[in-house]
Amino acid sequence: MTHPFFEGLSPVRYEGPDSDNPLAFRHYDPDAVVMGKRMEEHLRFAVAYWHSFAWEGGDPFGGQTFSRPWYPQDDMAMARVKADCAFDLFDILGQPFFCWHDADIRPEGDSFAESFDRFTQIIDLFEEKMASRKVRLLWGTANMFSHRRWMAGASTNPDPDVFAYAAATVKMCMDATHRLGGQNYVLWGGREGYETLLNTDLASELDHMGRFLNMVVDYQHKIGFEGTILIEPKPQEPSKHQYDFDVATCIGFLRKYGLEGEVKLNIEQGHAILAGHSFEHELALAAAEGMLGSIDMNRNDYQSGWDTDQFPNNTPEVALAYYHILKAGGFGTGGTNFDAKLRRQSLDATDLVAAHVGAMDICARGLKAAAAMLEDGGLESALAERYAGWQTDGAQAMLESDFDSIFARVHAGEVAPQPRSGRQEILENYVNRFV
Ligand code: 3MF
Ligand code: MG
Repeated sequence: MTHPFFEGLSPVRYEGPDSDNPLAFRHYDPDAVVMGKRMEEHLRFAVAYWHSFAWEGGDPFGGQTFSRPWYPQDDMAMARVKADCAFDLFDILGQPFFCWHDADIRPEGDSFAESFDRFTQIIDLFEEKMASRKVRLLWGTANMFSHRRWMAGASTNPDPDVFAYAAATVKMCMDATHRLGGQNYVLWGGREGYETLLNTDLASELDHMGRFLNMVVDYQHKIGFEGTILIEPKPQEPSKHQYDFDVATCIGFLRKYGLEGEVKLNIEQGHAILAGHSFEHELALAAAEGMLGSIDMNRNDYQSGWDTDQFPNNTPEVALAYYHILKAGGFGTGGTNFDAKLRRQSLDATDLVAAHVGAMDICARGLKAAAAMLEDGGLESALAERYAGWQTDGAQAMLESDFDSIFARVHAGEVAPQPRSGRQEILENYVNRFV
């Protein structure tokens, strides 16, 4: 251990389902083979630097509740302590990846150049720490939503100087991600949207966002970054109307600006809920378009209507998510990032460890259930049966025909629709056997 913060806590081990040790894995066994692949390689867990190390426990009604040895965070020496503690947590959890925003890891400087210098010092430190460990970078990203300069957007800002600042910031973060061997680079447009149309030129803002993302892809090719560029849908919060509303909106946006095939999606459970969808809906839709990249695994409160970013603890939900991920062939460069934070009363270092242990275990249970369902094949055979009519030559020929010929067949009485049960309860009962 580099720092006393996590003193007394040792690396978390798999002890099996009967263990009563609160800080042991009961389902997550990194080496256990599921559908021909180690669990660790399926799930590809990542710890999010922001929620676990930069967030201080505030909510809209009150500020900091946590007390951490790296506070106050506006100091470079503290940024180093924060990195020491973060890597101590990684050593305890043994998860293969982590993620950061620039703003999580370094204090803001008085100028871009100073922020850049501070950021680079921490990236140097990360590189040094990663050299002796197995932990890798799942993705890097730029925080272009917290500082007041971003209040009217980054690439969609009415001020071209902010667009420039955003471009310089993303270049810096892409360079660092590339240098650390990052598997992906993420853009989440928290302020890429608007509060009121009274002051917003929506069409030109969308064009600027499309141009910006094309610049990201051009730069990716220029530096030879082999990871995946991901955008992250969210309907609102902080903006009233966010341009990356949901998976369907993002797909349309990527197509309009010629970025399909270049950019995929980082899909978050909580954002799906805010958009009025289920997580599996968003995953299945992205998979259908070949745009499923990575996930932010958390859970949102179903009543509050905010992005509460809680650690996952619902096996059936998680199982259906992994079902669609496995069905799509699993993660490529993506993974399971815990974009999740403690509750603000969970003050202790142990809480931080326990939250991740529980979340990793729930995901492991979900993965095992998903794999068992896929291997059993019950849902797939029910689907095949339900759509079997489309396998006939007649049905395929109809798709190649036109309205007049279809009309003639229907009019001649050759077609006789027969309503059949959708069997939803039977299928739900089937799923419940596995979760
Ligand atoms: C906000 C989010 C973000 C993104 C992050 C990376 C702070 O609701 O989910 O987390 O995940 O900015 O894109
Ligand atoms: Mg997220």
